[in-house]
Amino acid sequence: MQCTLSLLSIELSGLSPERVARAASKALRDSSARSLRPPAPVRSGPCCRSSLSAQATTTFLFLAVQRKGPAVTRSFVRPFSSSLGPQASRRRLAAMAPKKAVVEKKALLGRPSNNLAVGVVGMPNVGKSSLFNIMSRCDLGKVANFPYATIEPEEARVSVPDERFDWLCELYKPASKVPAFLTCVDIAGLTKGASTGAGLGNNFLANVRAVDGIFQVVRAFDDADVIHVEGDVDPIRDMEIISQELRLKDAEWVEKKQDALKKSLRGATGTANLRDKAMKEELDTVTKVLELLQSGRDVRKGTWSNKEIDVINDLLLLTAKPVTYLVNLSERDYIRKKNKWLPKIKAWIDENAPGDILIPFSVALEERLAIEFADDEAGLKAELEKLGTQSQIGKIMKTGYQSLSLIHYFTCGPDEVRAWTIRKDTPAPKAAGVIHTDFEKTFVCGEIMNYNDLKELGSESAVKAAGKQQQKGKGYEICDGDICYWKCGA
Ligand SMILES: Nc1nc2c(ncn2[C@@H]2O[C@H](COP(=O)(O)OP(=O)(O)OP(=O)(O)O)[C@@H](O)[C@H]2O)c(=O)[nH]1
Ligand SMILES: [Mg+2]
Repeated sequence: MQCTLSLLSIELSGLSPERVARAASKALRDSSARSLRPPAPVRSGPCCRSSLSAQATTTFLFLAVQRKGPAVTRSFVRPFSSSLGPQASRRRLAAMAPKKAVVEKKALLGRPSNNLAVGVVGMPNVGKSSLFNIMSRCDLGKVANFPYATIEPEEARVSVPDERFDWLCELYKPASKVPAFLTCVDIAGLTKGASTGAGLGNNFLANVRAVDGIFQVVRAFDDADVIHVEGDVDPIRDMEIISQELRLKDAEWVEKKQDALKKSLRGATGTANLRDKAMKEELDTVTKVLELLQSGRDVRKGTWSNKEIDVINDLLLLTAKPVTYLVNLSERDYIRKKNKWLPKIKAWIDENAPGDILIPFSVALEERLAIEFADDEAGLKAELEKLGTQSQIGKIMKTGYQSLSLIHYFTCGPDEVRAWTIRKDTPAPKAAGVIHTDFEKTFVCGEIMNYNDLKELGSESAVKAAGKQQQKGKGYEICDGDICYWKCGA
């Protein structure tokens, strides 16, 4: 049997493999009609270029086997360089299309964990332990009217209020209810010179380093009976002291790191290997961080690339942690929403820590409400109405949780309604892994509905009937308030 091998070169862009195949088959038929004259290249050149750009132009080589005979009994056409099917070819063509500008997702400052903690930080004797006890509804925090009553840190898990969780509990009436939690740590007071060891100095700073976010309690209440270590009440001075001490400690830490990197680079071979290159990049970032700190700015207020954020996250810097300013007012000032320091504090934050959140509250009021209305929801409501005010504890906990970029999804059923804490941008398998690590390893997909859809439609079956419970794969990033059912393999 005589065979003719024809090498057809088709320069094309954007043609589907099926069209290419049709064109090649036609060329083979034409060539057999011309009795073994080698076929002209089928549609070559710009005529075949579709509207796609020249960049996307490629050359496909086709090997056509043509049997000589009355008819072409068989021809097969396939891309020369690949044995993959049309789907792979389509993917390749898509990859050759002009690239869209890829927006890099901003990395988050801080530890990449779901188990994050907020530390209660501030000058001594400003009400930190009192706030800690109110939030955690326990008396672990050592409250006393003298500075440095707290030495060792105390830790408690406080529940984060969420009206969505309450609504879901109403709907499912579960046997067990588990809300979202935030870990809070009561930390010793900080004084001027702490970065060089004054007061509880380094001890205190090590405790701050161990948490992920900061509740900074600022004293703005007057009470001659409560000693202030600096002699008088001046929240601006106190805020300056705290931020300066944290910055000084960071600068000291970063300088050490810079020296170590310089030393290692001096000992480097001189040949630009990958390790040296990475070290050089790290040194550049560390130097940039040091310059920022020396200019009086906090690390969290800098502009960083994702690579720089990776380096910064390894340094566990104090000023990289998110801060929520909690201004402790007297009960009277809080209720009348007036205090001479408040506008100055706001202006200081706008200038020195723009974007950080300020929450005025009153330890004295919160303490009284917690004691007088411990098990009396209705009484508490009536008292707050009478005073024309509200408690800030829920808002404080919610803000601390959000400052750490924490969100939660729900699992719901008659046995349990539960909120599972994850970090923003967590992909579905990792989110499932919060329940059990096996769920991440054997993840198949998630059946996911949106809380708002459930609330609007009233029941799971209605959400399903409306096609609003959707199956999401590994690439899906969980949104705050999603209601998830995981499907995992064996
Ligand atoms: N009048 C008044 N006293 C307060 C207020 N908040 C706290 N105190 C009192 O201040 C004293 C110190 O409170 P703590 O909660 O122990 O303060 P701290 O910041 O934890 O103190 P250290 O652990 O020593 O740094 C206690 O006697 C509190 O009762 C307030 O809003 N008004
Ligand atoms: Mg204390």
